[in-house]
Amino acid sequence: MRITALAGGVGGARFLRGLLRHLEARTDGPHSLTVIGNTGDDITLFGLRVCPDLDTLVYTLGGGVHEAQGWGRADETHTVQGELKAYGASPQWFGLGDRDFGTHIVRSQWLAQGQTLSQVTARLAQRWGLPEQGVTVLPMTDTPVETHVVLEEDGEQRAVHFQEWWVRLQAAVPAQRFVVAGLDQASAAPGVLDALRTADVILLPPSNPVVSIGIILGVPGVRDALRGTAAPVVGVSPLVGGAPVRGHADACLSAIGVESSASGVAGLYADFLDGWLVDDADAESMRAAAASKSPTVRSMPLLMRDIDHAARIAGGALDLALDLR
Ligand code: GDP
Ligand code: FO1
Ligand code: CA
Repeated sequence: MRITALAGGVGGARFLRGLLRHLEARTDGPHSLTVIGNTGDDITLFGLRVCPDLDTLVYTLGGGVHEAQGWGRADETHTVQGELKAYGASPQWFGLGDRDFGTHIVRSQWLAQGQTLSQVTARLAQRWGLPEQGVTVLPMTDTPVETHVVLEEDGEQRAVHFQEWWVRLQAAVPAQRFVVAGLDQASAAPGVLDALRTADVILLPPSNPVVSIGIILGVPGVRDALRGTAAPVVGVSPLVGGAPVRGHADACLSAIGVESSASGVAGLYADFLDGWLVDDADAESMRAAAASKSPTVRSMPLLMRDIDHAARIAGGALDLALDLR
């Protein structure tokens, strides 16, 4: 079975790690997983290209992630960051560990040599053993794009990089809107549209619907490929009881005028979504909001407490997709 998924960072990566665990136990193999990762979070810091969501996917699926944090490397140290601080180098609000720096250095070197982000990501994934697991991680585009957040302070508008809004400001300053610099000129990376057109099943993990999945959907051709594919498209709600499990998805939804609810998020995918897995706590409100062009809804506990829980949730999403084929 060829599975294609769209994913942001922590929520997407934990779900997909559960999916791999679930697939190991299935007898109807072989299976392959192609992940289309969000690159709107990418940022250049200290001259290095940092791709937080791609790295979170690769570290998590490769067994190198900082488990409690959900991003960055396990067994991390921060010597380089201390040295940068001693020089007064900025920014200091973004935490980069020494092992993680290794990734950004080698990625920046390979990009400077003329390799595409797709090629570089494939080389990083190789080191983490992803091909052996049947996993391909594709950046959504090889064109550098960056999500910026428009803020309004004292009647004046200014834009900051998404990471500055999310990490430094903790999304506490209301976003007026999101602008993805470079996205309209971007094209889908090699293999992205094919992976959507030729998949047997397409899954949307519980990633941020606005600044992770929403950004990928903005890559020219991606939304049309999802509408046109023969594969069932099944999503997993990132909200439990109407609230994000971690992060500031509610602040992102309110910025685009969408209610923070499982049905509000499903509405963003209404033109291509066939199945929607929600938490038991959201099943009732989902039924009440059911519109004419609604996906098939199922509910189960959606908290990914550990890999086993994530595997059960991924199995639930896959079963729903297979029932819709
Ligand atoms: P990010 O790039 O690191 O923010 O990660 P994603 O965009 O992939 O996922 C973020 C979303 O994952 C947030 O909106 C969370 O609500 C959601 N999330 C995190 N943990 C869980 C969980 O255990 N269950 C569900 N259903 N959603 C989760
Ligand atoms: N998230 C934080 O909240 N604070 C950080 O200092 C931080 C550093 C960081 C470094 C590398 C990396 O790959 C991810 C990092 N993240 C950090 C996570 C990440 O940038 C964001 O939380 C997500 O992209 C939000 O979507
Ligand atoms: Ca992210």
